[in-house]
Amino acid sequence: MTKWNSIGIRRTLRRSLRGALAGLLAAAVALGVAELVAGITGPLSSPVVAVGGAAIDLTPIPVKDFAIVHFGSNDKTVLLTGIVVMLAVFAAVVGVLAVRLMAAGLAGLAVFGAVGVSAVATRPSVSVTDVLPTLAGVAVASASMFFLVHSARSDPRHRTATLTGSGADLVTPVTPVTSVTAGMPPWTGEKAAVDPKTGPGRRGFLTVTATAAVVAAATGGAGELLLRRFNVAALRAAVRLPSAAVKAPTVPAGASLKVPGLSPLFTSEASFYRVDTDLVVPQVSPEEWTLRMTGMVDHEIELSFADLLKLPLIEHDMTLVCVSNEVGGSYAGNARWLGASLPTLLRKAGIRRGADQVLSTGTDGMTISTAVDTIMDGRQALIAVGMNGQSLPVQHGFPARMLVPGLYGYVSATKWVTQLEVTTFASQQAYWTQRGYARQATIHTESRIDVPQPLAQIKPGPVAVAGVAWAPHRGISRVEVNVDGGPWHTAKLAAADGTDTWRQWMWPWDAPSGLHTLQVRATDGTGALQTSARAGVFPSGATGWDSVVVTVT
Ligand SMILES: Nc1nc2c(c(=O)[nH]1)N[C@H]1C(S)=C(S)[C@@H](COP(=O)(O)O)O[C@H]1N2
Ligand SMILES: [Mo]
Repeated sequence: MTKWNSIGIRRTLRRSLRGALAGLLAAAVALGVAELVAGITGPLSSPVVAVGGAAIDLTPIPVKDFAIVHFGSNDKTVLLTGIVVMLAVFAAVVGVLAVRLMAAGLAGLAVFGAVGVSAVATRPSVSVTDVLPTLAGVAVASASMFFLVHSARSDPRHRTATLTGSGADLVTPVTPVTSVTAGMPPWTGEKAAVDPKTGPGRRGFLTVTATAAVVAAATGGAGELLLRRFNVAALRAAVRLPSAAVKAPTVPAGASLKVPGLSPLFTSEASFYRVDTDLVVPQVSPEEWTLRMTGMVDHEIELSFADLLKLPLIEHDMTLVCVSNEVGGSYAGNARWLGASLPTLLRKAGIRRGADQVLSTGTDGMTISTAVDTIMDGRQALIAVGMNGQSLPVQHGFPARMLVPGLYGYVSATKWVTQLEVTTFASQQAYWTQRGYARQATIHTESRIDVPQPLAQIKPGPVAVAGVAWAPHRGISRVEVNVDGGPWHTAKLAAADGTDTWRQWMWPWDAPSGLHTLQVRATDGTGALQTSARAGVFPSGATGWDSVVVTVT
């Protein structure tokens, strides 16, 4: 009986392992084929991307904040990895069930397909063809599953077992007696489909799995190649931006302090933060792009990219900040933007009485609401096409994005923007407002210590404590630093490049030995002191004073 058990268990294990492998490969084939078809229908129709996108939209705010804070720009990689791991576990389980009952395997694939199709179908701007990748993937995977499971069921060692196994027919899936003695659930079903003498056996299983792996890799690889033609990098490189009709005022001498480790006045493309809900960066062709102004306007306006470039373009320096930026965080960047005047465009369309909101939409379906009053109050709100002397980088909204100085990105900075609907706050809510974030949010006055870094070990003597402070559209008038809660020392401020940008500051410290806490606070251009009250990023941005602890030895 013991021998019996061990034969049964080993056999069950082997079959389960083969089943798991069969399930994994069927899933790989599904994804490969889906990728291939998505290479024709477009990157957003890929089921993994769609499921990820749906997951982002359904993610509760605390989890989303946790992800942004703890994984930063890697949050999307973490999400995709999570989806693939979950899919793999699901596929393996389905495979294990399928060697017992083929119908279970096919049902598993159907579930997989249903999740994929519903994710794709609920994504913004979908067309009917977008479900094709998922459907094709599931169809081909069903066929693969059939072959994989079929060959996983046959086992060359069954024959040996038959010869030595006390006459018990180990070739049939498992007799109820065996399964009971082996402590395993009774096999639910079908008779052995494979004759041990003619069945594929181990070599057959290897051939079928290898074929499935090749199919998955080849279709996936071909899909990747096809998807490249959706990339707009070449179209972006071909854009010639006209020079500015209104140049930015000359940056004053002394706007940049020379302190190693201090954030530069202008943030390079490589270090400019990126925040959006997109798993794949939207690829928007400037040839197909249009901007439509609709809603409560006297006349609707539609502009092509060429039309936009013919408008007088304004250069403007401004700092963009994300509402998810923690005190001391890095989701803020400063750039020289180039774009058409948004208030001028809205005035051309004619804003009707009673309208108080501009609801802008990106090609990714993101909706962003901005108060009409704020846009029209004289600040330099733009439909921007350039950033730091180049076309907008694709991940920062190419070919065009909205920008309004002084407001957090989620209420002002619509990337890949294609529609401006003039409407009311009462009638329409934007994406983040629906998720509980403040309807309107002015960027809080913030100051950040860039150097020395937290927990730095420094030598006693002169040390440059330095960082940036921002209160976009109000400007910064003063920055102060204290050591260990002592008196506040006024820092040296770099010259201001307007009121919409951050300002560098520096305080020379004669550091004594020991463990010390440095703290910073700013005063904005209106004379208001940055609040010390600690608040989290939800629902309208973090507040509090930044501090770092350093060891001086
Ligand atoms: N289309 C679109 N625009 C968007 C977003 C988005 O998810 N989709 N995110 C907004 C948020 S929350 C911020 S903070 C800024 C970030 O802009 P950046 O990635 O260029 O730094 O873009 C805004 N514009
Ligand atoms: Mo943001």
